[in-house]
Amino acid sequence: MAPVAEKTDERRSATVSNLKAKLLEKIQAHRPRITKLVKEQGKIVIDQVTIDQCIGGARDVRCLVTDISYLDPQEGIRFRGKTIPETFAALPKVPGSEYPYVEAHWFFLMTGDVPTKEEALAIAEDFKSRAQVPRYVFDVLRAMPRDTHPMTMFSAAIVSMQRESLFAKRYAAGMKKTEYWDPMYEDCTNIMAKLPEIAAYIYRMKFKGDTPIASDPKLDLGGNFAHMMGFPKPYDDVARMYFILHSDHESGNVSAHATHLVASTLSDAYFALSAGINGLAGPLHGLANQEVLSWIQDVFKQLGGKLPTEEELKKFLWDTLNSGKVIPGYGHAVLRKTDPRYVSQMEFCQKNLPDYPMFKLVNMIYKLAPDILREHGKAKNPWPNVDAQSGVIQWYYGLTEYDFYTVLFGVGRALGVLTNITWDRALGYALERPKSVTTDMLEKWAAEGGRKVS
Ligand code: NMX
Ligand code: MLT
Repeated sequence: MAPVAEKTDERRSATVSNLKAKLLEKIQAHRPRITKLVKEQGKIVIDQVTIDQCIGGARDVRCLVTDISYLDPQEGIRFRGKTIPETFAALPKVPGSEYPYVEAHWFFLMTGDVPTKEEALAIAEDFKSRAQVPRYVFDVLRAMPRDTHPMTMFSAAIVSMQRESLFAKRYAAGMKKTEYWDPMYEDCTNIMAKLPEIAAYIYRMKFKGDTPIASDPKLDLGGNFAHMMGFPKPYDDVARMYFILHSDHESGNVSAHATHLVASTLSDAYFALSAGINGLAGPLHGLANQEVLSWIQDVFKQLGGKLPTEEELKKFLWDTLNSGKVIPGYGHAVLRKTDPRYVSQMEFCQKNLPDYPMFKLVNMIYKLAPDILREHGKAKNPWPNVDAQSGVIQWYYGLTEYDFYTVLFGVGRALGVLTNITWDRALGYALERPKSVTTDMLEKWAAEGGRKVS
């Protein structure tokens, strides 16, 4: 695990404030665009809403704005305009590692600029100076029954720190709307810096006989996380890859949307992120990666630990569907092709664990499941999403307690959603409050051939 270079305090604060200065510059350049859109072009129509969208989870309704990432249904995610391979190639790498500093990705998501190595190191130092988790958080975690789900613990730990919110204090004291982004940025950075230790503590307390490992301040975020989890190299790179891949998926997904929604009330980042994490804990969202692993284990169990034949696997897939369950890790609300996050992890597996039976099984599923889902005829997207591949890598490197997988997703997702809410406050995005209608109204408008919009 690579050490983060030493820096003097003076140098560090100069470079860290460089991120905030850059952010302010970007915010000031962006604000007039939003003002113009609302004031001069606000009534221009960009979408329409149909009854099935109204009942069907607002699917595809264009009514959210974010510049942190964009999800094209065919191509998949771009972070700040860059594809996943472009992002990995552009960001500065940790010495001796194949993946970039997670801290560099934070800078990139926040500003849209690729940081220099110096800037990435400064963020790593800044995170370390904010990383100490208040003692009471561990007390909260320890007070919970040990069989509590790790996501419940993770969410509770985050919201328990709400008393630390600088945004809440500054808001209570009175501050200008144009200043909101500053304490929001501070809260978000303070939270992000602490999440790896909180997650690792939950893991070691719950699954490793209550043996937490102290943080190592010489290490970068990914390296330190691997160290606190108790996993040797190359798990540090697995952590970096995993956190960056899961960071953002535009803003309509449930974790991002829930975080944004709660923050739109001017709730602080602690309340908002905890809400987003609660959304991530659903089996149709982040919990799917845990479901994939338990489902794969069932395949092995039913077949006495050996790889299935294609016929056996087809039967298992059909049995899953016929029992009324979904095939976990397949399908997507927006994507209509194989998720590039799946591809990125598949390439990692091909390089690092090509002969691992579980990886072979995942590849067999990839070969068979899309056709079966097409034949089943329900899922709009028969291709795998990020969750279909991620648990296998964790399992290979020794993290077999799959109840914990969604916490890993949560640490990664925090990078994106916290960046989003910083920008929400910077651009003065409004309280989110869509209008609801009744079933009677829908039936009336349906009979009339549509609602008359004046
Ligand atoms: N297996 C079986 N049926 C499926 C699947 C699947 N993998 N995906 C969608 N369907 C069904 C879905 O349940 C729905 O059935 P019904 O009409 O009976 O309600 C029908 O196909 C139409 O659903 P879609 O419009 O294709 O999907 P939607 O946008 O509603 O939901 C997911 C998207 C991701 C929730 C859905 O594909 C799913 O349940 N996938 C399995 C769970 C999963 O992998 N979730 C992780 C998503 C990614 N993440 O990390 O958050
Ligand atoms: C995500 O990463 O949030 C998932 O793929 C779900 C989504 O985008 O809706």
